[in-house]
Amino acid sequence: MNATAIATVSARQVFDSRGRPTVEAEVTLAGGASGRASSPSGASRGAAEACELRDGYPDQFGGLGVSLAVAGVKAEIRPALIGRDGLDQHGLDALLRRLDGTPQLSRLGGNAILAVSIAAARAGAAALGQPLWRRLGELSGGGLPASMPLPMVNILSGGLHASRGMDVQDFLVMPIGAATYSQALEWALRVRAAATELCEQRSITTLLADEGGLSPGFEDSDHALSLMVRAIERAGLRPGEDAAIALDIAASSLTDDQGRYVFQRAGVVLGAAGLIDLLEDWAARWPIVSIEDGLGEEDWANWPELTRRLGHIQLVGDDLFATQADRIDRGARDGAANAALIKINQNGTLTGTFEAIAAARAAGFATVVSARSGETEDAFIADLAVGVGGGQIKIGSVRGGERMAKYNQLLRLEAEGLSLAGWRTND
Ligand code: 2PG
Ligand code: MG
Repeated sequence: MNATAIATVSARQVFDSRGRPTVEAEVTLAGGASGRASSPSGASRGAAEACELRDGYPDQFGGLGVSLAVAGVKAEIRPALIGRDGLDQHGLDALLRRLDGTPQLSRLGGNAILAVSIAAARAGAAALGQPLWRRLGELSGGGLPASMPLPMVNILSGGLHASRGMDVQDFLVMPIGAATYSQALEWALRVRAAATELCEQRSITTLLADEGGLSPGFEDSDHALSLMVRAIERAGLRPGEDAAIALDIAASSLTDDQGRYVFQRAGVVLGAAGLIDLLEDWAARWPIVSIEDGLGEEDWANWPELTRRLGHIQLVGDDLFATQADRIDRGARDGAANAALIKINQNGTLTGTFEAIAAARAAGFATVVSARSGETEDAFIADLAVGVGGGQIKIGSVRGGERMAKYNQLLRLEAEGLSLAGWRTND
């Protein structure tokens, strides 16, 4: 067997940051190089994203076990991959998709397929003696030089990440004035600490949300926005200049069965026009530079109007695009959004993720490489964001080993002499 041929593929059930089962896979090449990877898992999932295969046995992990996904790797993926060239990432990913045979990878599971796809990329990089980020840049064929991404860091959480304690899912800080990645990280850490102090000072009880952000349970989103500005100031930074606010409305998870947007905590129900007015008002009154999923994933009819009204700031499609090139192409045609969130497990393979990035670039959209609310210690997305020159990265808050693993990996990569991508210059 050739040294880069796949010798074996193994898989096991491990646990993510919410204590839920997920798939870890390992790919070993004949020459001894190997790679390991595990799949993340979202809570606010888009309908168009790759499926997770879960056992559904109610007596085991509430039905969330992944023993069937692991069994599929052993029984079907391993025999199909053994002997294939471990360096042929695109060929391997195409084979994985064909083997599954369903559009959303529901048969073998996107959670199983992604772990194998990423493990193979790591094994390939190891066989070539290449740093992972460099290998990913080459494989992506994206044409942008490697760079450090600007982090967008969760400070306050609501929605499905915090038992719906606040209506809006993510209030994030973007250290837009930082000169380097490490400075951006330090500023975000300061803002996160300042937000904790402000809550303590005002005796506001906070919960720690799934991504390590604080959930102070405000009914009124303006209170959360005000706290963000005060935390930025308390950190010694100028709001809107050094550090600005980004929001993830996660509007799909606010949608009722009539397509209206329910702000339960605020006690208001809005149509798309009302929600666009609200976001426009927030963007005028607060230093907001980016809004994600400002409308629902199937609200294609109203996304162009949102984009016309607020296109001077970044409008990110997450559930809207679900890291699928065809949905991003549609966004470009319709004038829906101007940036795409890139989540590896929404797509299901590395090659498909590269295709989504390429579609975003062709549309002139910015990209934000993103973690999920359920993560493992796997820091793959740090190398991905750097290697493809992703521009921005969203990992959650600066808390928890599963988040810090990525922030810390980025510090290691920064030491290779890579510089920070300019804010909104990657399109
Ligand atoms: C999002 C992500 C990460 P989840 O909506 O952008 O914050 O959440 O992984 O739950 O989809
Ligand atoms: Mg989102």
